[in-house]
Amino acid sequence: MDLEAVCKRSALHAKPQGLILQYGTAGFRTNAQHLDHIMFRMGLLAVLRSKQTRSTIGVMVTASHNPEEDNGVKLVDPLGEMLAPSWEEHATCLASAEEQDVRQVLAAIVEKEAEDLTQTAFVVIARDTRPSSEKLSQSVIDGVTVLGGQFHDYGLLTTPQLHYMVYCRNSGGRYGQATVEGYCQKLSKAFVDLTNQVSCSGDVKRSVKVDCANGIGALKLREMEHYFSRGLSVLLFNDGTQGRLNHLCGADFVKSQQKPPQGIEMKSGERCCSFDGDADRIVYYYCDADGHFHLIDGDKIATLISSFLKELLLEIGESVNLGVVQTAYANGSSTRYLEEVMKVPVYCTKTGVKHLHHKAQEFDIGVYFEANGHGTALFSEAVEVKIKRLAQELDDGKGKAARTLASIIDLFNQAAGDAISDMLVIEAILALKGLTVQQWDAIYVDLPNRQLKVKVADRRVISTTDAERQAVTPPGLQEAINDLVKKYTLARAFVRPSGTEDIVRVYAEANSQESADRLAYEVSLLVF
Ligand code: NG1
Ligand code: ZN
Repeated sequence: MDLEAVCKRSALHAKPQGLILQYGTAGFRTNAQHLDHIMFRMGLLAVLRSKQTRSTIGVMVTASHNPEEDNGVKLVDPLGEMLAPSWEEHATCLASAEEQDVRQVLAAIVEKEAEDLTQTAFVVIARDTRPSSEKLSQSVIDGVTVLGGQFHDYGLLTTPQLHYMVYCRNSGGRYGQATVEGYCQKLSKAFVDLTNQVSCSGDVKRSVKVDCANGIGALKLREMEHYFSRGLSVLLFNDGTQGRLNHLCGADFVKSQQKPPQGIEMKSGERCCSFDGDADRIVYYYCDADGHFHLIDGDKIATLISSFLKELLLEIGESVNLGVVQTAYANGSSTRYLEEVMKVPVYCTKTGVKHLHHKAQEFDIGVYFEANGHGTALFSEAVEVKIKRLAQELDDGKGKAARTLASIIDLFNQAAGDAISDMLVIEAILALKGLTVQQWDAIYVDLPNRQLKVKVADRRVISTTDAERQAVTPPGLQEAINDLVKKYTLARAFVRPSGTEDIVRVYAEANSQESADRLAYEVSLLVF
């Protein structure tokens, strides 16, 4: 490792003195102007991680649903997963080092991780459509090459597409071909196989309206739609030709504001969905005949998917361990429905998809979704092999169910939550089951809820346990929350420090919107 050359090049990507950024729940994120040094250094770190794991590592330049002037970066581990926690610490140390300390921090990482520097390194890079992304991804490449790493720049990809590429490259082709065409073909073939089962009934062609948040999702859906257009037509809105990224549109806006995005025309009963800026989240919605807006969030998506999978497993006659993973933000009605009506085990993890993903890996089939629409389903290798074998061997009703399940397995992006893949899964399930969006929505009724952000002097004074549902510090806070909750019916409330913003989040739900609003407000006064 030529540290001299690294330091010289690092000076061209100098860190603003005193700027300290943390590798948070979704990597580094802030105003794009402050990120050049971070990008260069994450290029360096990706090379070290690649040498250590002897695998391809991914670097994604995006700030997801943040405003257009922000940007961010995160590393993707060998199986397409989020970076391991010990390396998040290395990332924070390296990003925070003043210019003269970079050499020392790199050497410390090499020593701590017992790196064999003679190993080759390979890094794949992609970016979203932000104006700042192209230049910032060049800085990543600069970091990769100065440490002698090889790289492939995919250019514009959705975040989950990059996760998919990393997974493909490290699974020796077992998972799929690591190209955009490979991705499109794998998903489309599975989707067309599924929808071919229904289209023979002479139905009019299905269509869905998609709000692309003025982001990368529009480009990638356009690139892909001709592969599956026989089964589904997608009508794109907020495709980036006019509006600003994530501005008054996109999954995060729709979920948090509980209203339709700007720039989409909705007729009563029409199925609509919104992606976020890097197309790893999706929520559905529709307007009823009275013009009322109905949101179908990640919890209802998880319920639709897990009930469909459970039905298929019953038909096939296989007893398989299926579990659903949620966070504390999951609507209480969804948890109750899954546990009591569907008899599916439900687990709660801390916020952040890496926690849900790891928990879901413990099951033969693990379905995980955050309420905000980020999620997917994971299938153990044993289950996948077995189902695909049964799909070939059996030719009765069981065989048909096995073939449906085999296609569904291929349709999921098992590396990461993926708005395009999830949309195709949902569209296929609705078509196969003949469900309208209203029927899907009616599976259960969401408990009214309210989320608030509270600005405090130091959000770290709040620490939590029990998957963030109970506050441990400051002393007395949890007891005070419990006392408030007791005053309401079907109520629940919790507080936690955000991992992505300098705020504390308050969540409350209760049997009426007024009660949920009041409870959230009362809890926020305890935090303030
Ligand atoms: P924080 O800021 O830690 O609440 C938010 C979302 C997470 C996750 C991350 C990463 C909520 C309540 N929180 O985390 O679910 O998506 O951003 O993007 O939606
Ligand atoms: Zn995102």
